[in-house]
Amino acid sequence: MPLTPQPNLEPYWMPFTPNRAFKKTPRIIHSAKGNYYTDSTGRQLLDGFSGLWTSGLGHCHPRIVAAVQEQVAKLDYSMAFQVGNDKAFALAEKVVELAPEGFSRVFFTNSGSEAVDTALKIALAYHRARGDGQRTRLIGREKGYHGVNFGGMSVGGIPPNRKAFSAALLPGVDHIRHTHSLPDMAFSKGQPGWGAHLAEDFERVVQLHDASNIAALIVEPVSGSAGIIVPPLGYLQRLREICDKHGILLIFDEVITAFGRLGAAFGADRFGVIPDIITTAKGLTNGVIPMGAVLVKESIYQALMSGPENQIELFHGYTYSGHPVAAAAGLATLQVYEEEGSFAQAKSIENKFEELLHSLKGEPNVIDIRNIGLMGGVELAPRTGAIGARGFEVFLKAFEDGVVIRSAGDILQFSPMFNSTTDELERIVETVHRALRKIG
Ligand code: PXG
Repeated sequence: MPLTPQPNLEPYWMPFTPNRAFKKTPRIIHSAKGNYYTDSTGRQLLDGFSGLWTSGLGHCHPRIVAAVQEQVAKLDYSMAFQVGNDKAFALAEKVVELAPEGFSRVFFTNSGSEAVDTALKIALAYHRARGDGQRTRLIGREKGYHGVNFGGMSVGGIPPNRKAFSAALLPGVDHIRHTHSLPDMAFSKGQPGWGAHLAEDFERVVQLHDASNIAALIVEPVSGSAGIIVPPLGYLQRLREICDKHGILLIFDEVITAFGRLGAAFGADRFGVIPDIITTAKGLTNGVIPMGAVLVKESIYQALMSGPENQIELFHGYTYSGHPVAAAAGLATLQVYEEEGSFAQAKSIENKFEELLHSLKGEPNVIDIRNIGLMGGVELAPRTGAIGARGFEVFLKAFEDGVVIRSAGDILQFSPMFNSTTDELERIVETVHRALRKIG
């Protein structure tokens, strides 16, 4: 007996999903609790992807649910411009407390994509406010994912996300090369030892355009969507040095890596490299209410606080920036991270996760395994003439067997909950062992 009657599937145009195929064999989630989903047929599924990198604390965490319920009944919404709400201020203060040293200001958005476009706009406005307005070029990296808005898509480097919109990509954008190389780093555990020299490609791009024209470089500390590409040892440090040498802002897109996924508050902390701007979303509210945040250093904020005091300093913002219900969810989430020691908890299971993930080496078609913190990727050889089919079949088989992972093309992705037990980690990996043997 289904838990709910089958909805009419047609009107909803689903994101990043082959709609026609999905609607023939839908997978509908009915409810969730802790590390498990229940689907519409009443089956329990172990969530090995923490929502979509969002929900490291587990689903429907009682503290966050209570905070949202209380807030929505007390102040559902208030005007975001010229008027503020107490929860947004409190959350900004809490984010700053957690942030690496020097980050003192927070701009709220509703998603990672909006956080990225906000960060790019802040970078341009910063240089202009300092009389350096010719610094307009934005540099991204191949295989980068920075959301789907025009700015983030333009600095992004995943070809299918750009192809159909090519004519409308931002001008003045360039990309440095990605750091992925199977022959040099396959089956690395954690950061590959090979590849720090690839940061010199940034210097090449700087020379080409001249540093005086470049506003910012944006990278994910670990590429997520492209399939868990872990930065080579020393690579991020070198990007930081090149930015410093040329007065270019370094933006870390930490939509995935912030708030515990790497066993630390931020990827910047984990790698010991401090950028100038950090974008976040997902784990900010544990996925409960959509929200993103851009963290900036004091010097960037101050550069923009230069005109007359009664004039708007940054002509940017969203109706829902600092939404009180989202902010309440964020506050509760950050409190739970602190009280439950969630980042240390995530760190404490990463070795077990690494060991189990790498046990997939030797299974049919596995050509690489990559991991850091609680991010894992298993790359499969594509089937001839059917790129992505093998990965998707493994995802489906695992789903049938009661475990949710993600496939992006032929790369299987893993993002377990911070409190996963060894049994749960074993179950996720065992299910994939079986699926790989079955699929062939
Ligand atoms: N930056 C990064 C680094 C992201 O991972 C975004 C920006 C955009 O966030 P919003 O909230 O606008 O979606 C993301 C989103 C995957 C996957 O399969 C990852 C994302 C989205 C969809 C799929 O890894 N991350």
